[in-house]
Amino acid sequence: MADSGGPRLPGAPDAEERDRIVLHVDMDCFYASCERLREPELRGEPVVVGMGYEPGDDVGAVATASYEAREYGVESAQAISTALDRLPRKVAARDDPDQNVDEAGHYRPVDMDFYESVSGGVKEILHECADTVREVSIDEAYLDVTDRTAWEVAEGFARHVKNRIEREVGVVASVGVAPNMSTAKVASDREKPDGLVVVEPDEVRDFLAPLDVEEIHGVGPVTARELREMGLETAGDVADADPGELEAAFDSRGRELYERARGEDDREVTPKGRPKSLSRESAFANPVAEAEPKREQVRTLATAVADRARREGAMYRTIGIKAVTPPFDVNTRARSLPGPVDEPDLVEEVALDLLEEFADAPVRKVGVRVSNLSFAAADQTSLDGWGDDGEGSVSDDGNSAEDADSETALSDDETGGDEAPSGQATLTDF
Ligand code: DCP
Ligand code: MG
Repeated sequence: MADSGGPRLPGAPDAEERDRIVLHVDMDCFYASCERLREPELRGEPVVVGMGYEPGDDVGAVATASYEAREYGVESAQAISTALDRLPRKVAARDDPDQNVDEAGHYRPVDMDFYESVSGGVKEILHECADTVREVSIDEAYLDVTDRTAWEVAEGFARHVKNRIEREVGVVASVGVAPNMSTAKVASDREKPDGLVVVEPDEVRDFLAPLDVEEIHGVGPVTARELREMGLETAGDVADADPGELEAAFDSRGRELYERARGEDDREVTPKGRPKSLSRESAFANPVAEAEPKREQVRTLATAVADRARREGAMYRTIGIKAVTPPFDVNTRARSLPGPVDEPDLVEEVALDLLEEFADAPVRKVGVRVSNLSFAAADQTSLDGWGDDGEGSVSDDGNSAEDADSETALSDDETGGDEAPSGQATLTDF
């Protein structure tokens, strides 16, 4: 919105503040979507993913439920036993003549390693699409894309990000676009699943006003009840309330509630997450069976990736390739070195060597990746320069700085073809 609160100092860069374009990206029923990647027959079906759940058992809690399962009243954090009361297990329903197989769901245990690998693919795209990415969780991030787009075309930009995730990783994201983080977050939630909501600066107040207080960023059921007891039902009511009264009721949080309800949030999107790998890939117009064009492409990609690594100050210990063969099989191969290096020639040499296996195979797409990264001069400042070499060139596979563990990052590559199921599902969406 144009009115972002109190008066501005003369000469203050208000345009800078107003023009920020923030994307909030949150994957739809993320764990369930990951399960659908490797079991496409689960698409369109009620799927429940249970934490502490073992197949056939009724212990544990619901981590997430697909939107189909949510229609039966299954929701995150619910006991699996409750979920089973509402939505019986498909296999059990098949064996029980009293149960309707159509009214049953698929239950799967949590597999964090797999979800992390899918998340890595999504984050890689996000880092390509924005200069500043703040990873918030396995399935959620904020992007500051102010320098990448403009309000007039922000919807198209957001759709591009959304489409890339769906096409390249095979899972669906909901995206909110707004001039600040809290409004973008509310926007991404607004039309889930498969949502895309753009709130332009002068629309923020009108967008938020009709929403239930519980939809204000940071308001949970307890605060919502207290707000309702104060006669405040909507974000608009809170926005028009006396901030002093809110502060009296909620202490310092009262002011924040007031500001969030008005869409006032001047927090900057600060980067969090560091690349786990750097990769670059390119597709052929038609599958190529001859060796030399593939080698040529891999040489170019190897140079680009090694260049990027050097600019990022990243050393790599693993060098890998990807070769997509018809119909849409994603094959990854990687080789680990005894220690981290920064040697462009070696990237090319190893990549070409790994490509040998596919010398005579028809290949649609090739890629080169370095991973198991270490940053000699790793400090916060090096994060600032991320993703500044233009659109869609080299990808940074982000992982939060706290849990950046390049060993685990690499394990996906090192399993080689094991990655294929996710890739397969991804690419069949073309
Ligand atoms: N999660 C969990 N336990 C919870 C909530 C979430 O284990 N109580 C996990 C499973 C989710 C993932 O975190 O898939 C992401 O959380 P979200 O809140 O974004 O939920 P979903 O992505 O599943 O659904 P939505 O479409 O509402 O975003
Ligand atoms: Mg989500």
